[in-house]
This record gives sequence, C-alpha cells and structure tokens, in this order.
Amino acid sequence: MMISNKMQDALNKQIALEAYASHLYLAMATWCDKQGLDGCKKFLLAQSDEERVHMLKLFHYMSDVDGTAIAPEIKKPPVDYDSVTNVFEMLHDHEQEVTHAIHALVKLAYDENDYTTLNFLQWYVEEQREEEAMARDILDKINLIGDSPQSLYFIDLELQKISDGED
Ligand code: OFO
Repeated sequence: MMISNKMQDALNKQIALEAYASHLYLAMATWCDKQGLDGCKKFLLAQSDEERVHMLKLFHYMSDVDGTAIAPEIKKPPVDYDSVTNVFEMLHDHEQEVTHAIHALVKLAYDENDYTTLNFLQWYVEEQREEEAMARDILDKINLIGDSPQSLYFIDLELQKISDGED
C-alpha cells in the first residue's frame, strides 16, 4: 500500500462525509420539490450527484494506491427544513465543514511527506473554494430577495438559472 493506515482511515472518513453531503442535498431537493421549488430542486439534485462523484474519486484513488475504500454507513439527513434560507444556510455550513476536513487531510499528507496524496487533494481544495463561493453567492441573493412567499418565485428562478449554467 502506498499510503499509511492513518491516511487510509482519514480518506475513508472523507468518503463518508462526501456520501453524507450527497444524501443531505438529496433530502433538501425532496423538500424543495414538495414546496414547488423546481429550480432549487434541480440545483440540489445536481449538487447531490456531484458529491457522489467526489466520493467515487476517493474510491478510485484508494484503488490506485492499493488502499481499501469502505462504502460508508450514512446517517439520515433531516426531512423538514424551516425555509429555503435554512436549506442554503445548512448547505453552506456543510461545505465549510467539508473544506475544513479537506484542509486537515492536506495537513496530514504534509506531515507524512505523502506527496502523492497531497497532489491528489489539490483538486478538492480548488473544488471547495468554488463550492463555498457559490453557496455564499446564493445566500447573498436570497438575503437580497428575501424569502417571503412572494419572493420564493424569484429565488427559484435564480436557482434555475444557476442550474442551467446561465449565472
Ligand atoms: Fe462539496 O463537498 Fe464534496 O468535496
């Protein structure tokens, strides 16, 4: 195996975190669907798929370095959310948590002189910068528009535009 046991455990924890993110965004998409927020639903479903891809990238990496990736147990995300603001605040919080976890992995790779993993993790560092910036942008827009019933239509339109890549 080209990575340490400690690194293998840490990467498996990251797999679990990415899997939870995928589940969480799926649960949020379901809630948005029930509220009639199709743009938000579409955005969150795409994010959920992306998180699964992040998880799978770790599986492939483990295989490349002769480690053992573990399909994680995934806790159940919340079913109900207070508001669309609440959904995107939680998404932003979760992305921040993922960023901290990625940075901790980078530090471990440095400490272990594991340059292969260090190099592999750079993709995640960049991805997290982009995802956090996007989550912050969405929250700024929601705060600007407000999330009263009349505003929801416009929020949903914004999320639809982001999903369609027009933003
Ligand atoms: Fe956005 O969490 Fe994956 O990396």
